[in-house]
Amino acid sequence: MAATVKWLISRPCTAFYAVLLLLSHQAIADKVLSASSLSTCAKDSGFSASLFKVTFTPENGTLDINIMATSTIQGKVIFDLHVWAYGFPVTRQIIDPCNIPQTGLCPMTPGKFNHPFRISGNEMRGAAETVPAIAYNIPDLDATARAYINLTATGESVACIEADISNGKTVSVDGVKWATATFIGVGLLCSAVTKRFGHTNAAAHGAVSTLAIFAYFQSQSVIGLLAVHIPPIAQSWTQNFQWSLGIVRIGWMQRAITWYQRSTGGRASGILDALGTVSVQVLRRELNNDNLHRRDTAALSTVAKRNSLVNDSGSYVVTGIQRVAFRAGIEITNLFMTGVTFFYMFTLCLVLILALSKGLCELGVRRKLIDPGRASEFRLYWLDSLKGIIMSVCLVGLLQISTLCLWELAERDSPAEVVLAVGFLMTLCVILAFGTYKTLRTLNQTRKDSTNANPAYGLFADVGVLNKFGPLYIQYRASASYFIIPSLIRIVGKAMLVALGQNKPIAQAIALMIIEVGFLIAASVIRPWMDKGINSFHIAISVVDFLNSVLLFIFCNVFSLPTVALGVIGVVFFILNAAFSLILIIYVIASTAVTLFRKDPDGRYYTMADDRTSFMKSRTQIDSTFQLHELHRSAQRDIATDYPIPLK
Ligand SMILES: *[C@@H]1O[C@H](CO)[C@@H](O)[C@H](O)[C@H]1NC(C)=O
Ligand SMILES: *[C@@H]1O[C@H](CO)[C@@H](O)[C@H](O)[C@H]1NC(C)=O
Ligand SMILES: CC(=O)N[C@H]1CO[C@H](CO)[C@@H](O)[C@@H]1O
Repeated sequence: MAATVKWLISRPCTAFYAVLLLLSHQAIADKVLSASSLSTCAKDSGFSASLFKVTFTPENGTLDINIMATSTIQGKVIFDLHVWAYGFPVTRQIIDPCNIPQTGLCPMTPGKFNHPFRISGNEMRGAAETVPAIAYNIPDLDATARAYINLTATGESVACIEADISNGKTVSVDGVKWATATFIGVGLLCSAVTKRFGHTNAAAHGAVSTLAIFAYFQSQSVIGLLAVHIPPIAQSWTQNFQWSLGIVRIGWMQRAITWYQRSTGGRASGILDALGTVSVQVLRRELNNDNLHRRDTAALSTVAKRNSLVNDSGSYVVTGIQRVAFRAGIEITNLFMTGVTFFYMFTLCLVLILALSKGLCELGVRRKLIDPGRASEFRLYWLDSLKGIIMSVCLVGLLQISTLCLWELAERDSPAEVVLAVGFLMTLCVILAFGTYKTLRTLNQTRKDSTNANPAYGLFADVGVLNKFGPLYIQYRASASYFIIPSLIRIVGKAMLVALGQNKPIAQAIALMIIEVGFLIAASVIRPWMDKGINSFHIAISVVDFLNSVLLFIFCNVFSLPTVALGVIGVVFFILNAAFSLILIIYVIASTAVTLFRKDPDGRYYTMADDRTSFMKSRTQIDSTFQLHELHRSAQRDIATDYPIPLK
C-alpha cells in the first residue's frame, strides 16, 4: 500500500502542467456564448420551445435567436433573467421587451411563434461588458440562465424557462482521443514485437500494463454511460474515452448501419437530422426545484422504453447512453451496431495480420530467406497463437460487447439486431468460460499431479496452454490465476448495471460503488498480479476507479448538496482523471523505454512471484538442475502428444 501511495504522488507536477497545456490550447478560439435548448422550470409554464438556439457574439455585440415556441401568454410582460455559474448567482437583469424593437414581444400574443431574429446595437454592447472575460474561456462552462416571464400589470409569473449556457470550449477534444488510442495501440504493438524477439517477460509486462490502462479508460467511459446527471466537464471528459467501447463515428458506416436497421424492420431515430428544427437537451444535473424534479423523474421513467426520446415542450432530452451517442454524433438506434462492428472489424484485422505473417513466414522459409530454426516456434504454434489472440480480444472486448448487447436486448432496435446481440453475447461468454475452465483445470491438475509442484509449471511450461489461454492468466501470479473469475464478474456486473439500469441512476451509482469497493478490497488483500510493480499499478487504478464511483454517487445528489459543490466536484473528477491518466501513460512509457534499452530486457523482471521464468525458459534453454530437466522433458512429452513434429 505504501508503495502505491508513494507511486501515486510522484510525478503529479508534470501531469498537471500537461493538463493545463491541453486546456490553454483552445483558449485562442472565438469568444462566443450560446444556448441550444430551452426547458421549462415551472408547472403549467405558459411558454415552451421545441427549438431554441441563441448565440451571443460579444465582438460585434449581436445576439442571434432562433426559436420555435408555443405561448399562451397574453399581454405586456417583463423578463426577469437570472444567470448562475457553478451555482453562484452571477447576474440578474430585468428586460422589458417593449424597449427592444425587433422582437415582436410587446405585447405577447398567444400562439406559435417561429422566427429567427437578431438583436444588436448598444444595449448588447453594454451587456457584453458585464460578462467577465473568464466566462468565454472556462472549458465546459456550467452556467444556466433562467427567465421568469411576469405580467407587467399584476407582477404574476406566467412562465419560467431555463437554458444551459455554453462557450464552445470543452475538455472533450480529438487530441486526447487520438493520443490515448495511439498510446494503447503502440503499447500493444511494442509488446508483440518484444515478444517476437524472445523477451517474454518484458513483453508480458508491457502488455499487462497497457491493458490495465485500457481497462481504466473503459471504466471512465462507463461513467459517461450511466444515467446519472454528471456536470458538463465530467461528461465531456468521459466522452474522450468512448472510443474504448467502440463508440466512434464514421459517416459511411453510420449510413450502412441505418440502412441495415431499417431494412431489418427497425425504426431509426432521427434526432441528428432533426437538429435544425428540434432542440436536444443534454441534462446536466438533477435539479432541486420541486417541479423540475417531478418532471425529470417522469421523463426518466420513460427513458428505457422503446423510442424513448423524452420530451417536455417538444424538445428531446437525452441522458446516459443516449447522451453519449448524441454527443458522439451517432443516432441512438445505431449505437449498438457501431460498437459491435468496430469490435469485429478489429478482431478480423488481427486474425488477418496473423494469417498473413504465417503465410509470409512459410514463403520465407521455402525460399530460404528465413532461417527455419528461428521461425520454428511461430510456425508450430501459430494456430494456438490465433486462439490466444481471439481469447485476449474477447477479454478486452467483454465490457463493450456485453454492455452493448444487453442494452440492445432492452432497446430492441430491430429483430435482426436482437438476434445478433444474443449471438455475440453468447459467443463471447462461451469462449471466456471455456478458457477460464481450462485455466483452472490446468492449475488443479498441476496441484494434484505432484505434491510440491509449483502451480506455475502447468500454466507456463506447456507452450500450447500458454499460447491459447495465457491472455486470461498471464497477468496474475500462477497461484492466484483464479482471480480471472472476480475480474470477469466485475466486468459483466458493470455491463449489466449500465445496460439495464438506464432509468435508475441512483441504483446504478450505488451498484457501481459496491462493485468497485469489492474489487478494490479483493485486489489489495489478494494482490493477485504477477509482481510488486504490477500489483501497485493495478491497485492504484482500482483506487481511482473507486474514487470515481464515489464522486458519481455524489453527483446523484441524494444529499441535496448546493449546486456549487457539485460543480466543484465535477472539476475535481476531471482533474483527478486527467492527471492520473497522464501519470499512468508517462509511467508506462518511461518504464518501457528503460526496459527496451537494457541489454537483457527480461532481467528487470526476474523476481516474479511464481518462478514462471524458469519454466518458460526451460523450453528453450535446458537448465542444469535435475528438477528443471525433468520438467522440461515432461513438458516436451506433453507438447509432443499435441504436436507430432519433434522440437529441436
Ligand atoms: C457577428 O459575428 C458573428 C461571428 O463572427 C457573425 O456570425 C455575425 O453575423 C456577426 N454579426 C454582425 C451583425 O456582423
Ligand atoms: C417574477 O416572478 C418570480 C416568480 O414568482 C419572482 O421570483 C420574481 O421576483 C418576479 N420578478 C419581478 C421583477 O417581479
Ligand atoms: C419532439 C417530440 O418527440 N415531441 C413529442 C413530445 O411529447 C408529446 C406527447 O407527450 C408528443 O405528442 C410529441 O410528439
